[in-house]
Amino acid sequence: MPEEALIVVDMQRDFMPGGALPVPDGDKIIPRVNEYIKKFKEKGALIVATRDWHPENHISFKERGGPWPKHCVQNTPGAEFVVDLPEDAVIISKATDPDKEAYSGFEGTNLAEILKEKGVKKVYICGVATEYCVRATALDAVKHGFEVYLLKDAIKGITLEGEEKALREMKERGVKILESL
Ligand code: VGL
Ligand code: ZN
Repeated sequence: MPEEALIVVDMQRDFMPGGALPVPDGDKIIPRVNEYIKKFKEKGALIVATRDWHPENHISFKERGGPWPKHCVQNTPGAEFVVDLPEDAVIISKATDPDKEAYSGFEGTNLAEILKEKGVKKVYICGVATEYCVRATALDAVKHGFEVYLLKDAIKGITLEGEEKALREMKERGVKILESL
């Protein structure tokens, strides 16, 4: 039973430069994320990848009065992963309900059950965007009772201020920030 899981958050084409909702320099962390996937896989950890997986008419889109341009629409190139995932990675699709936003990989998914079923105690988190889906996923992981580590050299925020605020909040709520691993 793996004691540890690596959760790769939303490393998808639309969140990279040139995509529909780019995280500045989001592509710069791709090599680091790939290294972590390989490293965790080698030590027998469970690899989880969350993806934003919106229907065409999602509530978070500007057309429906939401804050975001249309992004990560199910089965479109923009929703594809940009990192190398092993065949046995657990893929968690979130924010699939047209009328509900979900930044956290735990929200409206069976991620907590999967991790518990597999005996996971510690989760390591990387990906984008720090102040949205990474933050929400990390805080929910704490709430579900996991020991939570953030891989700081493999995350990227939309803004510097947003990222700093999110890091402070995560720290306050018990997330351990690792500069590197
Ligand atoms: C995200 C904004 C909208 C994220 C997803 O993955 O952080 N941000 N949808
Ligand atoms: Zn989204």
